[in-house]
Amino acid sequence: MIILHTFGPGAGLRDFSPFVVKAILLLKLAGLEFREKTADVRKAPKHTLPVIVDDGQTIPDSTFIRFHIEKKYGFDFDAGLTAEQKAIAWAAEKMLENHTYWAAVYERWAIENNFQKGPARFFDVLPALVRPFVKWMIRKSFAKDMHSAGMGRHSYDEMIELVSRDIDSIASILGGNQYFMGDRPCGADATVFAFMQSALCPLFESRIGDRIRTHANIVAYVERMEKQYLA
Ligand SMILES: N[C@@H](CCC(=O)N[C@@H](CS)C(=O)NCC(=O)O)C(=O)O
Repeated sequence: MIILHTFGPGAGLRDFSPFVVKAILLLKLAGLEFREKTADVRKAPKHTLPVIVDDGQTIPDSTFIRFHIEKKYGFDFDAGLTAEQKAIAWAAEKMLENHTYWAAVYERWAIENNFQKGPARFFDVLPALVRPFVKWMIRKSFAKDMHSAGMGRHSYDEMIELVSRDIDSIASILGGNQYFMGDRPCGADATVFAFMQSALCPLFESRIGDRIRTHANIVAYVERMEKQYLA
């Protein structure tokens, strides 16, 4: 049995992290049985989640989890796609994970109201005395990561101007398709669904979510995918 290490449910989402939701979708798309287990991110091999443990083998990182499923179980996520479609799907996935993601991190960790309703809750398990210091330290480390990634050097308006193009690109590729690249799911559906669903989470103020709501096809896609894979 595959064990998926997660942060656990939060904010009405199956997991607080879109990367964990992506891994859940990958395992479901491949039809594999798995069990979710809340884990301590500090003990993860790359200090990020998700991680899977499959028959004693530990695989960190959602994309390496995908590669593991492809290699060990012979499952081809992108079966039926042309080389060009595979390239578009891969580029869109990595745009969301390495570009859009940082603006989403800003919205959750830097906007005070969102932080208090979301990430701040992670620290409730800590003793009250150390809690403010640890919160300050982790938020500072996220600010540093956002700066290193480049996104954190922009104003919020500029971030939204940039990632609006990401969202519009996702809407254009999806078009009237049932799934991201056509009438059957592919590997990128796991990422597209996870990131769109996360930004649409009604608990948070999100201008990324507002942009997504201007595209009825993405909203309908998220609702369809939720019913099919997470209900
Ligand atoms: N490339 C990794 C990214 C995973 C990732 O960044 N996860 C975040 C949560 S959304 C995390 O674990 N962050 C912990 C930290 O930065 O301390 C993947 O695809 O799994």
